[in-house]
Amino acid sequence: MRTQVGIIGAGPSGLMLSQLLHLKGIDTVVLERHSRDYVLNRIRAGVLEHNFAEMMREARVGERMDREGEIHDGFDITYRGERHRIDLKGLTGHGVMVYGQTELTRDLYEGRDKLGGTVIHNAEDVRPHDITTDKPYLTYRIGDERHRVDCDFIVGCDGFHGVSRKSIPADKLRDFEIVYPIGWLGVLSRTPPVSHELIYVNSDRGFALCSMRSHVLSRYYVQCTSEDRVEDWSDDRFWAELKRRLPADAAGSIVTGPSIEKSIAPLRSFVAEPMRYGTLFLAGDAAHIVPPTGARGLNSAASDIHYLYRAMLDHYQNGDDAGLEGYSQKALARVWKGQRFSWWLTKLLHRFPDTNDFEQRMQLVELDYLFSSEAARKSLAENYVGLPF
Ligand code: RFL
Ligand code: PHB
Repeated sequence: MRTQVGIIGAGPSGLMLSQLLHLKGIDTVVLERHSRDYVLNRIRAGVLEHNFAEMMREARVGERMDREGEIHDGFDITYRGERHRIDLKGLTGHGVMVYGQTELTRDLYEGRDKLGGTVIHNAEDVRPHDITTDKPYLTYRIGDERHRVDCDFIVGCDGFHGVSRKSIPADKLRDFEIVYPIGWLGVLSRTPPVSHELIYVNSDRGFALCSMRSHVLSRYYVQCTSEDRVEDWSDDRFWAELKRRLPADAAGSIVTGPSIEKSIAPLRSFVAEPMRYGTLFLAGDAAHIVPPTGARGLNSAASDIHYLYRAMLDHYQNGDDAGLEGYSQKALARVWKGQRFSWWLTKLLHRFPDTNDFEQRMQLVELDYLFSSEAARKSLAENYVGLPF
């Protein structure tokens, strides 16, 4: 098989890139390790910055998001037991779109189906070859049959555990990483959200987050230890712990119910540089990971796709390779800003096992400062709604 752009991974990054390129007549093949059902059943992000929502529309898959997604003009941060609001709209002129990654992935799949895009599922042992030449190719296996896809470029959109980053020689790649000694235990429940906006909670017992997917579907998180297992957390234990961390009004009014999904996400900050090696480009979680606190992960993936898509258009339509040459530097400049924000907000809102009393006071005084200074809130808000591409 031959294509112009071979894409590894059918997460939001891979599907979005293939959809945008297809709309401009550029051929792609997407190779995905898992089944379509598996991909569609992963519960992940919930908050999209306005740039991402705009990209969904540009990709002609934004209709349902505009109908069913909810624009939030602000959110609350709770500390010392009190709720304080960050007025995103008032501070930046923008809100954020609350629309689940699961829904967005479904919309992207439908977009790919409508245009007749090629997404190959259950592709085992996907491997990039000859990436230092201008004739790279991919191989993969389905059952016992091996296949080959020749292409002009390979894009690794295969997430943190994917194969593409590992295909770059170790001495050509520099990793930057923090592994936090905590995790997020998340529960999805068919219950009305406790509040119409998100609540980020800093409490003596650790962080918590009240989020949602719709008026009848809530997503809650509590900070747990790195050693915790999902089996350690019955629904009753989860709800009791969440209530202990919430301010009294929210704890009193929250509606609880059986969990539909329950999982633990580890917290990690990670960047691999550069994001290009020869004819292999990395995008999204394949190149960088953030802790979910600032809702940056999917949004950082979107800016990579924005730069790469435009660079590829310049290559194919105008014979101009400046965008491809500059991709890594340009993408990383924005990625690092997302890293800074996620790292800062994570430090601000969680309890870490090795924090001393001085650092604990610093956290509280930083929160006091935030809610006494419009300049400080504006800085938080402009990062949360998304810095310009
Ligand atoms: P994905 O979504 O991980 O997709 C990668 C795809 O590649 C496939 N794959 C392979 N395919 C072929 N061969 C291989 N060898 C392969 N290895 C892997 C995988 O099966 C998969 O289908 O990466 P992508 O597309 O870059 O998208 C990134 C986002 O998924 C991620 O950044 C966000 O989910 C992060 N995130 C959030 N981001 C936000 O912007 N806002 C949020 O509110 C937000 N909340 C979250 C989050 C992530 C979370 N978890 C579970 C880590 C909340 C949580 C709890
Ligand atoms: C979510 O709804 O899953 C969510 C929302 C905001 C975050 C992280 C996750 O910062």
